[in-house]
Parts: sequence; C-alpha cells; structure tokens
Amino acid sequence: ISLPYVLDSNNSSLYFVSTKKEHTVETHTFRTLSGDISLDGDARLSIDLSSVDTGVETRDGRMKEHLFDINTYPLAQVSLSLDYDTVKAVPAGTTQEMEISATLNLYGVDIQIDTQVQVSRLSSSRILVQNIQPILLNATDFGLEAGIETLRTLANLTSISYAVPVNFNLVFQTQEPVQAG
Ligand code: UQ8
Repeated sequence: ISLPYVLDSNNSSLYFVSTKKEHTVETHTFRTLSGDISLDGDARLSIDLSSVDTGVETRDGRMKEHLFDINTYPLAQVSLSLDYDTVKAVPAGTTQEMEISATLNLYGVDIQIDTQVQVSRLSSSRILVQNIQPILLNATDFGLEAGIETLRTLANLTSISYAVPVNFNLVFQTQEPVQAG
C-alpha cells in the first residue's frame, strides 16, 4: 500500500543566514513549517513567515513588517514533483541522493531551485530530506532589496548582504498501516 507523507514539523527545521557589517554572520530560523508528498509525487513545503526567529524580537517584528510584508505574503512556498515510487523504494537505514527541481514562491515571485538532496529512510514510515549543498538565495531575485535597505536604516548598519544561504532538514512520515488481527 502507498500513503501520502506529511511533514513531521517537530522534527524538521529550516535555517537561513544573514551577514551584516561585512563580517557579522548570524543564523536564523522559521519555527512553523508544514508540507506533504502526495501519491502523485507532488511535494510541498510551506514556511510561515510570521514564525521567523532571529533571537531578537524587535528584529523579528521589523522583518515581518518591512521585509516579508506578512500581511500580503504570509507564506513562502516550495513545490516540486518527484517520483513517489523512487522515494518509496529507498530501503530503511539507507540514503539516496536525488536531483530535484523545485519552485520557490517568496514575496509573490517564483524562482526555480535546482539542487541535490539526500533522502534517508529512517523507518518504513519516515524519511529525512536534507539539502547537500547550501542553497544560495539572492534577495534581489525577489525584489526584497528595498526591504533589506529599510532594515539596514532602522538598525543603523553600514551593510546587510543580499546573499542568503539556506539549509533544511525535513522529516516526512506516512501514517502507519493499522495491523490486522
Ligand atoms: C523526497 C523528497 C525529495 C522530497 C522533497 C521535499 C521538499 C518539499 C523539499 C524542499 C526543497 C527545497 C528546494 C527547499 C527550498 C527551501 C528554501 C530555499 C526556502 C526559503 C526560505 C526563506 C524564505 C528564507 C529567507 C530568505 C531571505 C531573503 C531572508 C532575508 C535575510 C536577511 C537579509 C535578514 C537581515 C537580518 C538583519 C541583519 C537585520 C538588521 C537588524 C534589525 C532590523 C534589528 O532590528 C536589530 O535589532 C535591533 C538587529 O540587531 C540585532 C539587526 O541586525
């Protein structure tokens, strides 16, 4: 039997990196992720931008308002199609590299991300999907540079880089089949 996979958000994470004043590099995250993989192989990841966590509340608030504009764009969404049977066939305890081509929608803009992921089967019902190389976003591709300049001015900084590396660890699980008898 085949069953859809649903993101186990408690065991999944997505981190991004910012650089300010040339050499000050910080790691941030989004607390709320959701996603699924359908039997047709449609995989989706939804990132709640209001759950941004940089460890500084004032900064989180400013990013939601001036960078992401969460009232208009509450989510970043990733979608791709893959071969469900290939994913299903990864034996438990093993890892397989896969080339994927995904679409990221952020700030109303779609960009294509071609990258390599590692798919590890943790058990019959759980898989772990991780990027192999860091994914490099450029804020200008989404028209986010004006928002970054606003943040820079508010925080009185000499610079904030438009280059943003992203890493993710995503655990997907299928519902365990109910044992007969
Ligand atoms: C089986 C199988 C293969 C399944 C597939 C499953 C699947 C769905 C896989 C997904 C695959 C995939 C390709 C995923 C892609 C994931 C990505 C790339 C998601 C994107 C996530 C995202 C939205 C990232 C953010 C992007 C972005 C442009 C962020 C901007 C970051 C910046 C530049 C922040 C600046 C921070 C800063 C330095 C602020 C200045 C500051 C302020 C304002 C402040 O107030 C303050 O305090 C007072 C400071 O000091 C502390 C400040 O520094």
